[in-house]
Amino acid sequence: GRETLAPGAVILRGRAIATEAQLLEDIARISAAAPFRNMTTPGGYKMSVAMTNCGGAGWVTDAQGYRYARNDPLGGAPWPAMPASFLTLAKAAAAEAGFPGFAPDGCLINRYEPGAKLSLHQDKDEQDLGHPIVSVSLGLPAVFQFGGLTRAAPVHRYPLLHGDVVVWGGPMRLAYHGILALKPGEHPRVGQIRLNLTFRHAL
Ligand code: MD3
Ligand code: FE
Repeated sequence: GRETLAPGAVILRGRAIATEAQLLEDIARISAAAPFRNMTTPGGYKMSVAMTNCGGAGWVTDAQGYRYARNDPLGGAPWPAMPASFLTLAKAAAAEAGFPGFAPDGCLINRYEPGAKLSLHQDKDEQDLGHPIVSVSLGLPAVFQFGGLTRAAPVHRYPLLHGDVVVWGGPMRLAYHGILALKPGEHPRVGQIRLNLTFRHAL
C-alpha cells in the first residue's frame, strides 16, 4: 500500500519484505568490515543510535561537526561498497514515488537498541537538497515523528514497521523529523533491534 504523508513524502508499506533476507545478509557483511559505532555530536553528546555506512559517501559526526566522508574514520579505509540489493531497492522505490533517476552515492545504516532515539532534526548536510532521501525500516517497529519546515511546526506521529520504505523529496526534504525511544521487543528475523537504511545523494 502507498500513503502520502505530505507532498513529496510517500510511504510504500512492506516494499522491502520481498528482499529482506538479502538486505539483512548485506548489512551483516557491511558491519563486519565497518562496525556499528555510537558517534559523538559536535556538542559532545554520544548518540544512542549506532551507525555505519556503505557507498562512496558516509555520514559522520565528531567534535569537528557533521559531514560526509569517503573513508571510515575508524581505520581510514573506504566504506564498504553499496550492495546491489540496496541500490536496486532504493532506485525502484524512488521511481515509484515520482523521483526517477535517483542515484544514491551513500547509505547510512542506523541500529536502534531499546531506548535509542533520534531527536527532531533536519537532513541538510547533502550538497544538493534537490535529491530525495529513501529510507528502509527493518526489525522492531518505531514511532516516527514528522513535523514541518520550522522547529515550531506541529509534529505528527506515524508507525514505521519492518519492510516499510519511505521516500522524502520535494517540499518535505527539509522537514524536521525524528524517532521516539525504541520499545523493547523481538522481531522473528531481525531480533531485539531496529535497523534503518537511508539512501542519499550526498556528494
Ligand atoms: C524526512 N533516520 O538517518 S528515516 C536519519 O529511522 C534519520 O533512523 C530515521 O532521520 C531512522 O537522518 C528516520 C526517515 C527519514 C529520513 C530522512 C528524512 C525521514 C526524513 C529526510 C527529510 C525528511
Ligand atoms: Fe534524518
